Amino acid sequence: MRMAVVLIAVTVACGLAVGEPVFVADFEGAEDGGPVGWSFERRRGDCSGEWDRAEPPPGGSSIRCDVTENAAARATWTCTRRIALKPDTAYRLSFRVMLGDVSEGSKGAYVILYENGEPSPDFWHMSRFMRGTQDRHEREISFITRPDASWGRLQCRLWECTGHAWFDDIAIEQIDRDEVRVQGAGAPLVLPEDEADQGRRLRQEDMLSCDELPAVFSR
Ligand SMILES: [Ca+2]
Repeated sequence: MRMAVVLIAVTVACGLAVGEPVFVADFEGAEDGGPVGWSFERRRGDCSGEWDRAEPPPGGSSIRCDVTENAAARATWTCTRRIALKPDTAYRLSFRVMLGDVSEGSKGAYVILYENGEPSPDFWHMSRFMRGTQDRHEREISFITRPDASWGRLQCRLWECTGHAWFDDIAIEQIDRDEVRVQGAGAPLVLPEDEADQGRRLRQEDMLSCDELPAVFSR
């Protein structure tokens, strides 16, 4: 009996081990005419979102944000499920993205995760704003959760620019703390005026932690 308990404990521990995804989304399954567990929202202006069953070919599916004219629009795909997170724990969020004529707006295409669903800089982790045209490629961010974190809300966005952005193969996995990489730490950054915390100056590591960015996005 004791051995059985030990084996169960080891099995549970292995199930949550470093490198084991705690969340995946491949957008291949249907639910009510859309991708399972995701919903689209026009946060502002004229924009649209599609469950694109032709990208990537052959036979794959992804989600797409479209903004054709209104550069103030905010196209938003939201994961409807709460993603369980552990406090004070290191994670990697990876995803594949394709960009089509994303303009030099005030924002761009990006992925953002809110710890405990709180829309504030102290709780979010986001990729850089992605712009331009680029074929499907992989990006990632890594971060350590807050001491009070228990879940995350995930969104894929095309905000305040025109163009098209496809998102696919999203995964969140626990990693070792020494794998968390920060890029360009130290430079102060001013948020756009209408962001949640107006005028607040952030240090760059609070907001920009995407690794291996193409040169076109590194300015
Ligand atoms: Ca897919």
